[in-house]
Amino acid sequence: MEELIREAARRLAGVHTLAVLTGSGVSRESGIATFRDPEEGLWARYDPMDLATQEGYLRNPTLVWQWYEHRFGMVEKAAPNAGHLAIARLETLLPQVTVITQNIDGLHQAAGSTDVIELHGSIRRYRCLDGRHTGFTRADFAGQSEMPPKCPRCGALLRPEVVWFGEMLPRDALERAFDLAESCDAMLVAGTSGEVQPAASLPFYSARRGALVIDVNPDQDNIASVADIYLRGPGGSVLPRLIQAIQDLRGPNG
Ligand code: BV8
Repeated sequence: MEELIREAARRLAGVHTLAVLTGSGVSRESGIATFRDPEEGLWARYDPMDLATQEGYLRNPTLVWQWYEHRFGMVEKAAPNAGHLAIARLETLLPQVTVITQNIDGLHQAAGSTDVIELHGSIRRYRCLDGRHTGFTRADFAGQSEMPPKCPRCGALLRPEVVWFGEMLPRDALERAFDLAESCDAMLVAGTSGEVQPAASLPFYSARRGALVIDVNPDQDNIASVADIYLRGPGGSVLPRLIQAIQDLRGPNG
């Protein structure tokens, strides 16, 4: 494995534009359950695919709202792990680093990454059901006793400003992500099963153009098949070793 990490570092060290695509696996070591690992306790009996949909929300607003409150609680307690911090450190080693994340937890920004594309939105933002009023924070409904809260502007139900299944991704985020997949010299993929579209197709666009694709995952995923190098292991362990190997190639003056 160390030789593979050194090989990956050698090939990344000369890269100008790096895209880093992440999924829920990179937040696993921050204590946040991944999307497809069966959760412990109460939520184990619900399928996220049923909960992360507008139909699911309309069917049972209180249940879905409580699921997001549960996940918000995990996010509030979570700190960036060594994998997030290593990804943020890449910005000091390579000229252009952009994180494209499927995660809604904001941990890349908390770790210091300065250019983060949130493909699936953020658990910290809320909007009203029909999307007319957006960008609310928890402070905007703090005074409401009834949950789920109502839009302070129009009185419709509020919902997390995340992308549910069957919903379009934010246009600007999607466009930037695909432009980057088409233009980057390399894509480092970490912590995603590669199940969810259209995010999962990004590495395939990069690979098709001959960009370097490196995949980091403790288990087999749908990305390894197009990766030039597959580094098997948890992000919190593999990513710091990869970034240290790049740093070592640069020598003490960086
Ligand atoms: C849309 C936000 C179209 C909410 C999420 C083809 C093209 C387009 C769409 C589709 C298509 N085929 C199917 C679709 C529909 C659907 C889809 O992809 N379904 C899949 C399941 C088959 N896609 C959509 O609905 C998308 N919308 O395309 O709209 C459209 C067109 C016209 C008009 C209207 C609409 C919207 C998709 C977004 C859904 N929202 N999240 C929330 O988070 O609450 S997706 C959800 O899954 C999360 O964002 C999560 O991040 C994401 C992806 O999953 P992963 O991150 O990969 O997580 P997973 O658990 O699967 O894997 C974790 C991995 O980590 C594992 O591999 C594991 O081994 C690894 N791991 C574990 N520990 C570690 C680790 N890795 C590193 N370190 C560790 N320690």
